[in-house]
Amino acid sequence: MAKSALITGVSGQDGAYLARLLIDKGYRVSGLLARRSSDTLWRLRELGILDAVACIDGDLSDISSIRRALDASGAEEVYNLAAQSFVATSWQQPLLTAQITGVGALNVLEAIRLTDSGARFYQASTSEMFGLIQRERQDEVTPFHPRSPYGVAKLFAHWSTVNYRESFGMHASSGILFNHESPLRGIEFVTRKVSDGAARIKLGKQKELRLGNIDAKRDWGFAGDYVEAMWLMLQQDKPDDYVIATGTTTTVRDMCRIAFEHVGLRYEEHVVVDPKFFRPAEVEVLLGNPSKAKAKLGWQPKTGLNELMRMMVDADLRRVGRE
Ligand code: NAP
Ligand code: F7E
Repeated sequence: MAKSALITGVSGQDGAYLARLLIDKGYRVSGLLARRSSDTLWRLRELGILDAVACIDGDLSDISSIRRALDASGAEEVYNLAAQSFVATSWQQPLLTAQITGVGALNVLEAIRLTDSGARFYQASTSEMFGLIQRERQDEVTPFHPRSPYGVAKLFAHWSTVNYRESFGMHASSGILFNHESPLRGIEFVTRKVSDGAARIKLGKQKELRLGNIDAKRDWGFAGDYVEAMWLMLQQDKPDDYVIATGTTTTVRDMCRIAFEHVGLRYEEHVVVDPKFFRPAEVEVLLGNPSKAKAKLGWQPKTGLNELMRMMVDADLRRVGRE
């Protein structure tokens, strides 16, 4: 019998890559899909898997819809990827972020407990929980200090996951994933904003690219590599928490350099720093230590930042060229 999985956030970047990975492994994949007026299925379409995912109407704020999705999918593995995931927006909509990104995860945990299905649970935790970093390299025992309503909400979801594991013996694992990107990344996130901007400037559709704090440093990996770690966590005998990262950190400035050089341009001539994009509290630097994931899951990243940015710029050159 094929295994069955339910992915919340299936229309997002990670949801699409994870759905493809599970389909390739022979799973029956269902996705909880929040109703929107615009098309949110473009990523599944782009990966050619739209028809292979059973989409079930539901919202993380509505526990009855999650219960129905658990029943309808018969899921043995539940990946909770849905969230209001854009950090900058979390200052504009802190309560919504708390409801969806924080309490929404608890709704999924509680729905699994109430249905008594024994499904394994994955929570999409984040390096944003480290925020104001307490150690130069962050791992599973580094203390947290979130810097945004998003980080605070994710911390609630993270500890709820640990708590359900300890209280009810649930197979609930938390992946503390550092930034991961791809051609399917939302346009509001900085790597995609840069790959799209470099492509538009190269093709003469735009002159400048306005960014915020280009001295911020991130540990950037490829989403396609990171979804494998999610799956591996749920295949372990025991649930646990794992940092997933590359172990290398780069400034936004140097990431711009890579993207613009790929199309023969100098970022210094096009990038304009605009205070409009600065955040009320910044996470200046993140650098993960994925040693535990390597030792216990046998996971390591395959794609470096140079390759990743070239892949993203090439995809945006094709998209912008088609417009
Ligand atoms: P994403 O592209 O923003 O996807 C978020 C998904 O959540 C979308 O499918 C969205 O649906 C869905 N969603 C939002 N509100 C919902 C609601 N009320 N009910 C049901 N679904 C809802 O995010 P991502 O980059 O794939 O990240 C996946 C998860 O990992 C998120 O939880 C994110 O916070 C976390 N994370 C991401 C990173 C990263 O670097 N990418 C790192 C660490 C953790 P619509 O498309 O309809 O809006
Ligand atoms: O910002 C700086 C910005 O929005 C990265 C989410 O997936 O990863 C993501 O959160 C850095 C920040 O990602 C612009 O200030 C400069 O320092 O791409 P981002 P994020 O905030 O790190 C974590 C791990 C998650 O969990 C989140 O869900 O880049 N930056 N100029 C800018 N950022 C944006 N978006 N736009 C700019 O113009």
